[in-house]
Amino acid sequence: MFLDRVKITIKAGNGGNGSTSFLRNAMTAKGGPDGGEGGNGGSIIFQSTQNLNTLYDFRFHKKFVAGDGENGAKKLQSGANGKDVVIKVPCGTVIIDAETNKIIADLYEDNMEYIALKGGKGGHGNAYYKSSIKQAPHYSQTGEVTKAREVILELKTIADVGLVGFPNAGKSTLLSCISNANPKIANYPFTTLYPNLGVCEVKGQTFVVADIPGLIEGASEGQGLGHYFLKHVERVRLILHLVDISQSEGRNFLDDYEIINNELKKYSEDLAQTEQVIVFTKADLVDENTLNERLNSFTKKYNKDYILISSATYQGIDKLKLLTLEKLSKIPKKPPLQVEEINFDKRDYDSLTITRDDEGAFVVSGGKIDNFVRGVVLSDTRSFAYFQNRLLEMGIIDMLKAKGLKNGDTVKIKDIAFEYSE
Ligand SMILES: Nc1nc2c(ncn2[C@@H]2O[C@H](COP(=O)(O)OP(=O)(O)OP(=O)(O)O)[C@@H](O)[C@H]2O)c(=O)[nH]1
Ligand SMILES: [Mg+2]
Repeated sequence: MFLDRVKITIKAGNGGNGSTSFLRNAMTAKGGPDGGEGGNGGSIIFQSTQNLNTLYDFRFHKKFVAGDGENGAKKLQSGANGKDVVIKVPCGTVIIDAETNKIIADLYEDNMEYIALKGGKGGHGNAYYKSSIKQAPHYSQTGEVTKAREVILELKTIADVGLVGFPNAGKSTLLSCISNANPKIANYPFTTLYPNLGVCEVKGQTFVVADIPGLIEGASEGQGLGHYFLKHVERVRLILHLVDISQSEGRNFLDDYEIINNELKKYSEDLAQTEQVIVFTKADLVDENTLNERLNSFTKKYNKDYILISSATYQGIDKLKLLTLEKLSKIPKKPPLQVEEINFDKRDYDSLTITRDDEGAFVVSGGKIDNFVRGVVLSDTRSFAYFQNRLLEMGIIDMLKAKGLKNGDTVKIKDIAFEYSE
């Protein structure tokens, strides 16, 4: 089973709560605040590895949640940080924000890392809030609660060379001749159902070759297996365009050549512009006269270089390997995909909105409020005083007044409602 596109859910860990606690023991009559800090949540990290070739592992495992930070405790004990989750993906995996469809990372090389979501911050314990004017703060901060997000993982294989051609053109056979790969080979169309990769070694140097399912006329409209798998040759530097010169399938080889080029063009101009080596296959199946006739007709029509091979007799195979290596030495690697300049893990600590509800109450909401309310435990009158003070300091009371707030009006902030009095 080959899987090259999958949607998964990821969530960083929540921050642990800070603790509200006071030192109490036989020696200390009136101890100071000793509530420790909450631990930070774990992060979600993607890591590319050469050891994977597909996204198969994600078939059933689609949800990844990093560990929550532990709560702080008395005696200034900090909570432990939550465990990170490292998600391994094959090289060439592109990460897309499912909400905006924008590319947020391209892990095109081995061992690249992308921190998609940082863990939620741990809350401060009450010891943190101690100051010369506030000896005994009765409040601590809850940990930051993170949101689950969806991303799409799309594999766009990274190879130097792509094999393209009609079904049965001999792509997989060639791959098995020139590389360490062992693809399935058979005398029926669509033997190859998903891409195969092979490493080819020539003169002590190596390059990676991708063999993909065959294309037919109308692939771009979904005929055959369609052009779905062309994304796996989108990033190659060189295409070996295989054309069966023996015409063993009963088609004209010149038409074949033209049709495949058209399909490449319909997929993307970029792919159509990728340098090609034209490879005529199955030379062993044609007598010399017919062969010369066909080669002449090709030259007459296109006047392009080509190479003639047979994977059965190895005719032209060494020449093809050397030519490929030589061409590759002159073609630079394709750059990674353009990553959109969006901050995927953006946290809202600043937004603030004031609206009126049906009962005329003033409703204050937004990221600024969410973040601030974390520091308030409302069962406690002392922290309520702190809460009101901070509303003043943050200018929120002034903003409410500007919206018409008067004595006796109700203000609602998260699940807190209170009557305003000057
Ligand atoms: N005589 C001869 N037969 C070949 C040669 N190359 C491939 N074949 C045969 O052609 C048939 C198709 O070969 P494959 O390598 O599976 O073709 P493919 O292009 O990978 O085909 P799909 O995976 O279906 O797209 C097989 O029966 C091969 O044995 C060759 O050079 N000479
Ligand atoms: Mg094949």
